Amino acid sequence: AKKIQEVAESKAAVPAPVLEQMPLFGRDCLSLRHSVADSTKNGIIAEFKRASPSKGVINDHSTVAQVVTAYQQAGVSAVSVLTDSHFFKGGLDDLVAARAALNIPLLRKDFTIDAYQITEAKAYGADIILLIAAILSPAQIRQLSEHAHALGLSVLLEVHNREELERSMVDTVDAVGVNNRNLHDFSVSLRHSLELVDCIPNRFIKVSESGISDPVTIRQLREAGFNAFLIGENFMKTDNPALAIGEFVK
Ligand code: IGP
Repeated sequence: AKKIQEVAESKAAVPAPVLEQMPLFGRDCLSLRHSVADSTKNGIIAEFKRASPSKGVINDHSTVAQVVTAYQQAGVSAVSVLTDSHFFKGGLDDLVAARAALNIPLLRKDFTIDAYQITEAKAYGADIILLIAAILSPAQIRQLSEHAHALGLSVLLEVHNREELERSMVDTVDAVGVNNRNLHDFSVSLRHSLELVDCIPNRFIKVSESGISDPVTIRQLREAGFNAFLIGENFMKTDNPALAIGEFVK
């Protein structure tokens, strides 16, 4: 009986971190808008992604610090880090490791459904959060984006089709991303980006997401009106993502 008491007390002695008191919470966020407008950068938002529901394990040998350092050296505009553990084998420790290695904007890539996750993103070093239209009501998108802005974070709103775009676009987001991957059947088509780009007002940063695997596609998307390009798997699936991005931007 005494032992179990001791064990219980040892748990109670470790309080949950108060997000607002964590060291990174007080930092000034880097602006996605400024970084995308910086013509010395290439518009790529490069993602650190160990695994995905569609591909299983993509890369379990590369470290966050190595990969994101190479991304930054290759001139990317921002870095994305998956923090979902169940489907993507990521975590908040990956976000912190990326933050320590970077001086460009950092996206916490997760399924945000609650304001707490946004406060958490700030406390663990993110500059940008993701809101996915498919899982949020317009009212939630407005509330969550206002909360993010109050903390200085930029907001990327992700849509997949015209209906989501028309229903979800609010002026409290900074960027609109068109996900080329269908989250129901995981099929990928650039057509989604090309068909929706003209429906996104120019005051938003326009991001094409997923399934981008060559520089020619980036040129095509840029000509269509996109400012930024979210790419993960193409780099992560190689033996050496650091080399892969170097080759890609060469
Ligand atoms: C990157 P890809 O095909 O280059 O690895 O895609 C990114 O677009 C993708 O990881 C993504 C994603 C998401 C992951 C886009 N939207 C939402 C999880 C949740």
